[in-house]
Amino acid sequence: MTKNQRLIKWVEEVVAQCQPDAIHWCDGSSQEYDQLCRTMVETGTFIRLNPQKRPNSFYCRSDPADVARVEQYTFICSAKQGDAGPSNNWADPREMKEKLTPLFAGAMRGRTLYVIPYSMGPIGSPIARIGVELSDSPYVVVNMHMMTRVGTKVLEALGPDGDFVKGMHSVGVPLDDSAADVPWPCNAAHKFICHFPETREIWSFGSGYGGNALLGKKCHALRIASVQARDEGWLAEHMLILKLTSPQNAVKYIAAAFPSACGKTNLAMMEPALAGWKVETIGDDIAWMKFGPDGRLYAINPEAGFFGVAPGTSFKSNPNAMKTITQGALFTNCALTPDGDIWWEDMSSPPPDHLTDWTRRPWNPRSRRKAAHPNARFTVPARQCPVIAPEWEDPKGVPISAILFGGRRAGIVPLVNEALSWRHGVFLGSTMASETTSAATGKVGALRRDPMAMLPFCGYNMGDYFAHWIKLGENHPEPSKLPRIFFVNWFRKNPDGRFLWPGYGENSRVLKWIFQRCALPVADTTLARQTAIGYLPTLHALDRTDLPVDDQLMAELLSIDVGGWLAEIPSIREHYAKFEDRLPQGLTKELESLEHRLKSNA
Ligand code: O2Y
Ligand code: MN
Repeated sequence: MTKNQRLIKWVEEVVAQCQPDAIHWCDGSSQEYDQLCRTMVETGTFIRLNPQKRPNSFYCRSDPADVARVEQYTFICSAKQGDAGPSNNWADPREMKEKLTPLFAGAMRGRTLYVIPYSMGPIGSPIARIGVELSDSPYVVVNMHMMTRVGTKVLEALGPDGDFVKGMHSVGVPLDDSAADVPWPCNAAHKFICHFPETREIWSFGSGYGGNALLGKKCHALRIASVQARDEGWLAEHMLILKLTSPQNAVKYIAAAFPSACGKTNLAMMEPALAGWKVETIGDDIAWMKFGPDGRLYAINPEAGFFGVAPGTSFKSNPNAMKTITQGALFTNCALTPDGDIWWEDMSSPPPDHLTDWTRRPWNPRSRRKAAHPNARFTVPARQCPVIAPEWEDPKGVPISAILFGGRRAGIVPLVNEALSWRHGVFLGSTMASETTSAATGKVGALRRDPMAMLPFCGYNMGDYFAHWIKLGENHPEPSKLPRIFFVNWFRKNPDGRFLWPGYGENSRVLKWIFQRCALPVADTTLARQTAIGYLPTLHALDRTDLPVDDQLMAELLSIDVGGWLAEIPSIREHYAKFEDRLPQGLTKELESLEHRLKSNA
């Protein structure tokens, strides 16, 4: 299927090492997809959902020991430890390969090795990149079919000399003659998700789940691509991209970074509460952004599908996601209804009387456990989304007017705030934090810093990453063409613990303000006032038509808690100290200036 000698030789080497029984070069066709799904139904990995309820859809349960990304087993194997930085697990590349080579030896015996050529981004786009994943998991192939562009057309674009990211993946369970296969093979005792940034390689062993195994997503499109982006002067970011259209039909594109599970998919597919405004989706998780010849920052969504968190998704929280998954979708670790459909927590109320839960046990509303795993997922092609923007696959990307950072903060951080400058915006992104919501991740309410939502996904030292961001702005010949940077917080609470802001479609009111600000010079005071922390909306600047938010509440949402901000400075200093001499001076200066501004305002 290819004349690319580098690819052919590498496949031969991996075949010799992993010893699969068969090799299948994926062509990306619908026949291939259907055949793999049929086979997985026969082997018990998939259940076909009731075609009357959920046509062309499948249900899958993983091993309970393989349910999420495993950050503790995820490594950046750069030649120098300092290049991985304090936020990554590091291993010496030679030592890691010596450790993994015996694990991969014979690991695919009894299985088929699938060669999955994929494109991150529309094939042929100057921003897109090619990868090839070699995997022994048909579940991975089916997911990659939806999440990326796969097959013959990718090999054609690769050509005989094209370069690609090499991803080797095994579930780590060879099938010897005696042993029968299981529906979800994985190797719970040996999981390694390893990235070799200098050689643009990924070696993933032991897990078949999500970001550990669908190598195009977090491993390639974020960890490896962030390194390529640093080297080549662009940005690979953990951001949704949305298209916002005003009642006058003016369009602006917005990219936004929030930590995992902070509602990115919901915002990307939002139904605005404000009459006449329209939100359409370009992407819900990853943005690759490059400056165009006109000096503007152009973004593509490198993915072709959504791998969305199922629990909490409902017609209230995200009607467009619910419409996207009415057919042609795959559901992993959800619960199964007696009539062959799926269910998860908060999908509907009251819950069904009887279910089979994700652990295959009978469940009813009195059961004291969740019916779906909290990280249960739907996989679905993006083209099925009713609000996908027609230009979502435009090879040149869409010009970004605004970049949003955000977190889940009960106090201090106002509803929306515009950065004073590009460098101040980088400061805001670099100090991003969320309060933990679950006892499993630490103390409830504890502050977890997640700069630019990239903490688990930056493939190099985050100090250098901040410097890269600053440099892109400072080197720009026409700073007025840079996207404007904002910080949003939908999650501010009153002292009784109640959310102050209604959220969901009402967030369109904040988007409208951002849209209007982008059309005005930064220092304009029509809609904003300059404060110690940035440009905040004036009391009446946010459109509150038909919204029961009075002036007092609005003022609270936009208030600046000077004491709270000052108390936060030592925690930012502590956060920055981790990056030692790799922290750009510009950020230290921004922190000092913030402290100075707060003290002179107090
Ligand atoms: O647990 C996993 O493997 C999925 S993680 C994920 C999936 C889709 C989008 N974002 C994320 C994330 O962790 O940010
Ligand atoms: Mn994500």
